Amino acid sequence: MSQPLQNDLYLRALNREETSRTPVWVMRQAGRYLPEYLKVRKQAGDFMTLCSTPDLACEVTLQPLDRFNLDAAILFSDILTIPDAMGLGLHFETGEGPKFSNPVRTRADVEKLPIPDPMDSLRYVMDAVSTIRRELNGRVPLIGFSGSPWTLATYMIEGGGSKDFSKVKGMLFSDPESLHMLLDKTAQSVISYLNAQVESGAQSLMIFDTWGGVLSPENYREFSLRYMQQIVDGLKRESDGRKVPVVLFTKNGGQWLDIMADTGCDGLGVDWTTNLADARIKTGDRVALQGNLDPSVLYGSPEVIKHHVQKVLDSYGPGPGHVFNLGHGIHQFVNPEHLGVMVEAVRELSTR
Ligand code: 1CP
Repeated sequence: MSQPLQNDLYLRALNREETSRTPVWVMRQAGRYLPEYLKVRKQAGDFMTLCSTPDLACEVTLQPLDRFNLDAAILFSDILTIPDAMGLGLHFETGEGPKFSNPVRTRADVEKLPIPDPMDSLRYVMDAVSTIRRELNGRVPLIGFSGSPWTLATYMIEGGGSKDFSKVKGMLFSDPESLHMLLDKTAQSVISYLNAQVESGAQSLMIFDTWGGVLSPENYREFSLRYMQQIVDGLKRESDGRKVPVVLFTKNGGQWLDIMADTGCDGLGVDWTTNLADARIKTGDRVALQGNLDPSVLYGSPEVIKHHVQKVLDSYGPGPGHVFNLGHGIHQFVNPEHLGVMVEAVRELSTR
């Protein structure tokens, strides 16, 4: 039997229900800006060992909650677990980002990719989810997540991070059928992965489309949004008698918030390049909005941080449906105390 939630502000805000204040959590809230994270990471030896050891993944998930008054926990893992389970050989080179030993380059590479069974090759993620859910003991809801098919495909084809996306865009314009086959297989993998996370205890889901914003409007619809739609349609939307809200986040996707809302998701992540008042108009208040403080504001003084928190709250304005967050992940070199200032400012300034 799972514990009843002591703090369900996050789930209520995503359902656009009235809340006593605006809930807050932060993308990458567990990570390198926290000295206690760096310690556990060192103990684990490498990042994938940290992700695949449920007790350690649980420990780092809870670290930011022990320090700050956050209203949600996010599973400590990575979006690249799915391509790794498809056989691409994920590794992290020191000082560099993720790399794949076996990137996808040809039609034959796409055809041989398996759709991973989440209870088999991704079992370690499900074990982390159930461990975290047990240790949270009802404190706050647990967010599960995955990358969008387009964003995962960029890493799978480029073989790691990229600046110009030449290989994935090369495939888009020279062999779109193979890219569609890859995106469809990835979408099917994401659906079973996220549904397994819900069965293991995730209470809300977020899909990170970090690289959708590098596409033209036409290509965004065809190569990114279409596959996020497939995912929204395939997800379990209820668990334990409660709705499991789904949030889509396309970085730099402000111009597409209306068509993203059309997917039937519950919330949209918004980065700082879009004003929340404009985002509400564009989506017709059909979905909740999550965001959107510029992460660099945390380099400012406590006064500057409070001022910008107020501006974000004011830009959303009155009415339910706002989850406070940064517009993208917290930077590595931010002073953790500044995040504390931000969280306390949101609690204080949004109390109704
Ligand atoms: O300790 C380290 O050196 C690893 C740094 C790190 C961390 C802390 C990576 C490698 N991944 C993570 C955790 C992570 N990644 C979480 C944990 C939960 C949280 O606290 O938020 C989440 C949700 C992600 C998701 C993720 N990974 C995204 C989507 C969100 C985003 O930030 O845009 C992406 C694009 C990745 C890929 C990835 N993994 C790691 C790095 C450094 C990158 C970016 C690579 C690049 O494109 O440059």
